[in-house]
Amino acid sequence: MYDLVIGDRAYSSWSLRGWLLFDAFGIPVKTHLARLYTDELSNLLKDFVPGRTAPTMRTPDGSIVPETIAMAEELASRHPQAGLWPTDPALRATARVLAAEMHAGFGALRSHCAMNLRVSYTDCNPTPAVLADLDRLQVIWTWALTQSGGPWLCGPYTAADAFFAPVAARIAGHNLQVSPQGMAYVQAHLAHPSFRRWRAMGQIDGADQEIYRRDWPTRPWPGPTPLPARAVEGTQSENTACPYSGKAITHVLELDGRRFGFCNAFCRDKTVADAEAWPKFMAIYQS
Ligand SMILES: N[C@@H](CCC(=O)N[C@@H](CS)C(=O)NCC(=O)O)C(=O)O
Repeated sequence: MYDLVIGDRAYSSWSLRGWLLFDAFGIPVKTHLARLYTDELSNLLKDFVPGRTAPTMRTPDGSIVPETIAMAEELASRHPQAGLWPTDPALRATARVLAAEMHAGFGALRSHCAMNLRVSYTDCNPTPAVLADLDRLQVIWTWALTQSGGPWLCGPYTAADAFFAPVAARIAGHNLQVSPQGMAYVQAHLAHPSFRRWRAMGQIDGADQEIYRRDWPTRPWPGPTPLPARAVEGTQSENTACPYSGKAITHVLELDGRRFGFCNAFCRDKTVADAEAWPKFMAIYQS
Protein backbone atom coordinates (compact mmCIF):
# COMPACT_ATOMS: atom_id res chain seq x y z
CA MET A 1 0.00 0.00 0.00
CA TYR A 2 1.14 3.54 -0.72
CA ASP A 3 1.27 6.10 2.10
CA LEU A 4 0.61 9.78 1.42
CA VAL A 5 1.17 12.65 3.82
CA ILE A 6 -1.32 15.45 3.14
CA GLY A 7 -2.10 18.86 4.64
CA ASP A 8 -5.52 20.43 5.36
CA ARG A 9 -7.70 19.41 2.44
CA ALA A 10 -9.43 22.80 2.19
CA TYR A 11 -6.16 24.67 1.70
CA SER A 12 -3.32 22.38 0.62
CA SER A 13 -3.38 22.63 -3.15
CA TRP A 14 -0.30 20.46 -3.58
CA SER A 15 -1.88 17.75 -1.42
CA LEU A 16 -4.94 17.83 -3.67
CA ARG A 17 -2.74 17.27 -6.73
CA GLY A 18 -0.92 14.40 -5.06
CA TRP A 19 -4.09 12.69 -3.86
CA LEU A 20 -5.80 13.02 -7.26
CA LEU A 21 -2.90 11.08 -8.77
CA PHE A 22 -4.25 8.16 -6.74
CA ASP A 23 -7.99 8.62 -6.41
CA ALA A 24 -8.72 9.69 -9.99
CA PHE A 25 -6.73 6.74 -11.35
CA GLY A 26 -8.01 4.00 -9.03
CA ILE A 27 -4.71 3.49 -7.15
CA PRO A 28 -5.32 2.68 -3.44
CA VAL A 29 -3.53 4.89 -0.90
CA LYS A 30 -3.49 5.41 2.86
CA THR A 31 -3.51 9.11 3.71
CA HIS A 32 -1.87 10.65 6.79
CA LEU A 33 -3.33 14.07 7.54
CA ALA A 34 -1.28 16.82 9.21
CA ARG A 35 -2.60 20.25 10.11
CA LEU A 36 -0.53 22.92 8.29
CA TYR A 37 1.27 25.59 10.35
CA THR A 38 1.58 23.27 13.36
CA ASP A 39 4.21 20.71 14.44
CA GLU A 40 2.04 17.93 13.03
CA LEU A 41 3.58 18.04 9.56
CA SER A 42 7.22 18.05 10.65
CA ASN A 43 6.51 15.31 13.22
CA LEU A 44 4.77 13.12 10.67
CA LEU A 45 7.51 13.69 8.11
CA LYS A 46 10.15 12.27 10.47
CA ASP A 47 9.02 8.91 9.07
CA PHE A 48 9.33 10.19 5.49
CA VAL A 49 12.94 11.49 5.24
CA PRO A 50 13.82 13.69 3.30
CA GLY A 51 10.21 14.92 2.81
CA ARG A 52 9.50 18.36 4.24
CA THR A 53 6.23 19.34 2.56
CA ALA A 54 2.82 17.84 1.82
CA PRO A 55 2.23 15.77 -0.19
CA THR A 56 4.99 13.26 0.41
CA MET A 57 4.48 9.70 -0.82
CA ARG A 58 6.00 6.41 0.33
CA THR A 59 5.83 3.58 -2.17
CA PRO A 60 4.94 0.04 -0.99
CA ASP A 61 8.65 -0.87 -1.24
CA GLY A 62 9.70 2.12 0.84
CA SER A 63 10.86 4.81 -1.62
CA ILE A 64 10.11 8.36 -0.45
CA VAL A 65 8.83 10.73 -3.15
CA PRO A 66 8.25 14.28 -1.88
CA GLU A 67 7.77 16.16 -5.19
CA THR A 68 4.39 15.96 -6.94
CA ILE A 69 5.85 15.90 -10.44
CA ALA A 70 8.05 12.94 -9.43
CA MET A 71 5.02 11.21 -7.89
CA ALA A 72 3.21 11.48 -11.22
CA GLU A 73 6.13 9.93 -13.09
CA GLU A 74 6.70 7.20 -10.52
CA LEU A 75 3.02 6.22 -10.36
CA ALA A 76 2.82 6.23 -14.17
CA SER A 77 5.84 3.90 -14.38
CA ARG A 78 4.52 1.56 -11.71
CA HIS A 79 0.91 1.54 -12.98
CA PRO A 80 1.09 1.67 -16.78
CA GLN A 81 -2.57 0.63 -17.13
CA ALA A 82 -3.88 3.44 -14.89
CA GLY A 83 -3.62 6.07 -17.64
CA LEU A 84 -1.77 8.80 -15.75
CA TRP A 85 -0.25 9.97 -19.05
CA PRO A 86 -1.95 9.78 -22.47
CA THR A 87 -0.88 6.85 -24.61
CA ASP A 88 -0.62 8.98 -27.77
CA PRO A 89 3.01 10.28 -27.88
CA ALA A 90 2.09 13.82 -29.01
CA LEU A 91 -0.59 14.21 -26.33
CA ARG A 92 1.72 12.64 -23.76
CA ALA A 93 4.38 15.23 -24.54
CA THR A 94 1.78 18.00 -24.16
CA ALA A 95 0.54 16.59 -20.85
CA ARG A 96 4.10 16.49 -19.50
CA VAL A 97 4.73 20.10 -20.57
CA LEU A 98 1.53 21.22 -18.85
CA ALA A 99 2.27 19.42 -15.58
CA ALA A 100 5.87 20.68 -15.54
CA GLU A 101 4.86 24.29 -16.20
CA MET A 102 2.24 24.11 -13.47
CA HIS A 103 4.72 22.57 -11.04
CA ALA A 104 7.23 25.39 -11.59
CA GLY A 105 5.06 28.40 -12.42
CA PHE A 106 1.98 30.54 -11.87
CA GLY A 107 3.48 32.08 -8.73
CA ALA A 108 1.33 35.24 -8.76
CA LEU A 109 -1.91 33.30 -9.10
CA ARG A 110 -0.82 30.90 -6.38
CA SER A 111 0.12 33.57 -3.86
CA HIS A 112 -2.67 36.11 -4.48
CA CYS A 113 -5.44 33.53 -4.84
CA ALA A 114 -4.67 30.91 -2.20
CA MET A 115 -6.79 27.80 -2.60
CA ASN A 116 -9.65 27.71 -0.08
CA LEU A 117 -12.31 25.12 -0.88
CA ARG A 118 -14.62 26.50 1.83
CA VAL A 119 -15.42 29.82 0.16
CA SER A 120 -15.93 31.58 -3.18
CA TYR A 121 -15.26 35.31 -3.49
CA THR A 122 -17.00 37.58 -5.99
CA ASP A 123 -13.96 39.84 -6.42
CA CYS A 124 -10.37 39.43 -5.26
CA ASN A 125 -8.82 42.51 -6.93
CA PRO A 126 -6.48 40.49 -9.16
CA THR A 127 -3.10 42.19 -9.69
CA PRO A 128 -1.55 42.63 -13.17
CA ALA A 129 0.74 39.68 -12.39
CA VAL A 130 -2.29 37.48 -11.60
CA LEU A 131 -3.95 38.55 -14.85
CA ALA A 132 -0.74 37.74 -16.73
CA ASP A 133 -0.75 34.25 -15.17
CA LEU A 134 -4.37 33.82 -16.30
CA ASP A 135 -3.40 34.88 -19.84
CA ARG A 136 -0.64 32.30 -19.89
CA LEU A 137 -3.04 29.69 -18.54
CA GLN A 138 -5.43 30.42 -21.38
CA VAL A 139 -2.64 29.98 -23.93
CA ILE A 140 -1.59 26.54 -22.73
CA TRP A 141 -5.13 25.30 -22.00
CA THR A 142 -6.30 26.35 -25.48
CA TRP A 143 -3.19 24.81 -27.04
CA ALA A 144 -3.87 21.46 -25.34
CA LEU A 145 -7.67 21.40 -25.76
CA THR A 146 -7.39 22.26 -29.46
CA GLN A 147 -4.92 19.42 -29.97
CA SER A 148 -6.89 16.84 -28.00
CA GLY A 149 -10.47 17.88 -28.67
CA GLY A 150 -11.12 17.63 -24.89
CA PRO A 151 -12.98 17.08 -22.72
CA TRP A 152 -9.87 17.13 -20.51
CA LEU A 153 -6.62 18.84 -21.49
CA CYS A 154 -5.19 15.86 -23.31
CA GLY A 155 -8.38 13.88 -24.02
CA PRO A 156 -9.21 11.61 -21.08
CA TYR A 157 -8.45 12.79 -17.52
CA THR A 158 -4.66 12.56 -17.03
CA ALA A 159 -2.02 13.69 -14.54
CA ALA A 160 -1.97 17.07 -16.32
CA ASP A 161 -5.57 17.62 -15.22
CA ALA A 162 -4.75 16.57 -11.65
CA PHE A 163 -2.09 19.27 -11.68
CA PHE A 164 -4.57 21.93 -12.79
CA ALA A 165 -7.42 20.93 -10.44
CA PRO A 166 -6.26 23.39 -7.74
CA VAL A 167 -5.99 26.11 -10.41
CA ALA A 168 -9.60 25.42 -11.40
CA ALA A 169 -10.50 25.66 -7.69
CA ARG A 170 -8.73 29.03 -7.47
CA ILE A 171 -10.60 30.35 -10.52
CA ALA A 172 -13.90 29.16 -9.05
CA GLY A 173 -13.01 30.41 -5.60
CA HIS A 174 -11.98 33.89 -6.76
CA ASN A 175 -14.41 34.48 -9.63
CA LEU A 176 -11.53 34.87 -12.08
CA GLN A 177 -12.40 35.33 -15.73
CA VAL A 178 -11.30 32.85 -18.39
CA SER A 179 -12.73 32.03 -21.83
CA PRO A 180 -15.97 29.99 -22.15
CA GLN A 181 -13.81 26.99 -23.07
CA GLY A 182 -11.65 27.60 -19.99
CA MET A 183 -14.73 28.01 -17.81
CA ALA A 184 -16.19 24.72 -19.09
CA TYR A 185 -12.89 23.07 -18.14
CA VAL A 186 -13.08 24.62 -14.66
CA GLN A 187 -16.65 23.36 -14.26
CA ALA A 188 -15.56 19.87 -15.30
CA HIS A 189 -13.09 19.89 -12.40
CA LEU A 190 -15.71 21.06 -9.89
CA ALA A 191 -17.97 18.18 -10.99
CA HIS A 192 -15.25 15.49 -11.07
CA PRO A 193 -16.08 12.78 -8.49
CA SER A 194 -12.59 12.71 -6.97
CA PHE A 195 -12.50 16.49 -6.67
CA ARG A 196 -15.94 16.44 -5.02
CA ARG A 197 -14.81 13.78 -2.54
CA TRP A 198 -11.71 15.78 -1.61
CA ARG A 199 -13.70 18.99 -1.23
CA ALA A 200 -16.38 17.24 0.87
CA MET A 201 -13.67 16.05 3.27
CA GLY A 202 -12.09 19.51 3.13
CA GLN A 203 -15.32 21.05 4.43
CA ILE A 204 -15.05 19.14 7.67
CA ASP A 205 -11.46 18.18 8.50
CA GLY A 206 -10.61 20.95 10.96
CA ALA A 207 -11.32 24.57 11.83
CA ASP A 208 -10.78 27.39 9.34
CA GLN A 209 -7.12 28.47 9.05
CA GLU A 210 -7.03 32.17 9.99
CA ILE A 211 -4.06 32.78 7.69
CA TYR A 212 -6.36 32.22 4.69
CA ARG A 213 -9.17 34.52 5.85
CA ARG A 214 -9.86 37.33 3.34
CA ASP A 215 -12.31 40.26 3.59
CA TRP A 216 -13.53 39.95 0.02
CA PRO A 217 -17.29 39.59 -0.63
CA THR A 218 -18.46 36.01 -1.08
CA ARG A 219 -20.95 34.01 -3.14
CA PRO A 220 -22.07 30.35 -3.01
CA TRP A 221 -19.57 27.76 -4.26
CA PRO A 222 -20.12 27.62 -8.06
CA GLY A 223 -19.87 23.80 -8.35
CA PRO A 224 -22.68 21.20 -8.24
CA THR A 225 -25.21 21.84 -5.44
CA PRO A 226 -25.00 19.09 -2.79
CA LEU A 227 -28.10 17.06 -1.91
CA PRO A 228 -29.85 18.55 1.17
CA ALA A 229 -28.53 16.05 3.74
CA ARG A 230 -28.08 16.99 7.42
CA ALA A 231 -26.56 15.37 10.49
CA VAL A 232 -29.10 14.15 13.07
CA GLU A 233 -29.03 12.62 16.56
CA GLY A 234 -29.49 8.96 17.35
CA THR A 235 -28.41 5.67 15.80
CA GLN A 236 -31.62 4.51 14.16
CA SER A 237 -31.17 4.13 10.38
CA GLU A 238 -32.55 2.15 7.45
CA ASN A 239 -29.15 0.57 6.73
CA THR A 240 -27.82 -1.82 9.36
CA ALA A 241 -24.10 -1.39 8.60
CA CYS A 242 -21.86 1.54 7.58
CA PRO A 243 -21.71 1.74 3.75
CA TYR A 244 -17.94 2.36 3.91
CA SER A 245 -16.68 -0.03 6.61
CA GLY A 246 -19.53 -2.50 7.19
CA LYS A 247 -19.27 -1.71 10.93
CA ALA A 248 -22.10 -0.89 13.40
CA ILE A 249 -23.95 2.44 13.12
CA THR A 250 -22.94 5.26 15.48
CA HIS A 251 -23.73 8.42 13.45
CA VAL A 252 -26.75 9.22 11.27
CA LEU A 253 -27.75 11.67 8.54
CA GLU A 254 -31.18 12.53 7.21
CA LEU A 255 -31.94 12.99 3.52
CA ASP A 256 -35.41 13.16 1.95
CA GLY A 257 -36.92 12.14 5.28
CA ARG A 258 -34.82 8.95 5.32
CA ARG A 259 -32.12 8.12 7.89
CA PHE A 260 -28.77 6.61 6.89
CA GLY A 261 -26.10 5.47 9.34
CA PHE A 262 -22.28 5.41 9.46
CA CYS A 263 -19.64 4.11 11.87
CA ASN A 264 -18.00 7.44 12.67
CA ALA A 265 -18.65 11.18 12.57
CA PHE A 266 -16.12 11.94 9.80
CA CYS A 267 -17.70 9.53 7.29
CA ARG A 268 -21.21 10.76 8.17
CA ASP A 269 -20.16 14.40 7.83
CA LYS A 270 -18.22 13.99 4.56
CA THR A 271 -21.41 12.41 3.19
CA VAL A 272 -23.54 15.29 4.49
CA ALA A 273 -21.12 17.70 2.76
CA ASP A 274 -21.65 16.13 -0.69
CA ALA A 275 -23.60 12.87 -0.73
CA GLU A 276 -23.39 12.35 -4.50
CA ALA A 277 -19.59 12.21 -4.33
CA TRP A 278 -19.70 8.86 -2.51
CA PRO A 279 -20.74 5.89 -4.69
CA LYS A 280 -21.10 3.47 -1.75
CA PHE A 281 -23.53 5.84 -0.06
CA MET A 282 -25.41 6.51 -3.31
CA ALA A 283 -25.79 2.75 -3.81
CA ILE A 284 -27.82 2.45 -0.58
CA TYR A 285 -29.60 5.78 -1.10
CA GLN A 286 -30.79 4.72 -4.57
CA SER A 287 -31.60 1.13 -3.60
N1 LIG B 1 7.17 21.05 -4.58
C1 LIG B 1 6.22 20.50 -3.65
C2 LIG B 1 5.44 21.64 -3.03
C3 LIG B 1 4.66 21.19 -1.83
C4 LIG B 1 4.25 22.31 -0.88
O1 LIG B 1 4.75 23.45 -0.95
N2 LIG B 1 3.32 21.97 0.04
C5 LIG B 1 2.84 22.90 1.07
C6 LIG B 1 1.37 22.68 1.33
S1 LIG B 1 0.35 23.02 -0.05
C7 LIG B 1 3.51 22.61 2.40
O2 LIG B 1 3.79 21.48 2.73
N3 LIG B 1 3.74 23.66 3.19
C8 LIG B 1 4.26 23.51 4.52
C9 LIG B 1 5.69 23.95 4.64
O3 LIG B 1 6.28 24.40 3.62
O4 LIG B 1 6.22 23.83 5.76
C10 LIG B 1 5.37 19.48 -4.39
O5 LIG B 1 5.52 19.31 -5.56
O6 LIG B 1 4.53 18.80 -3.77
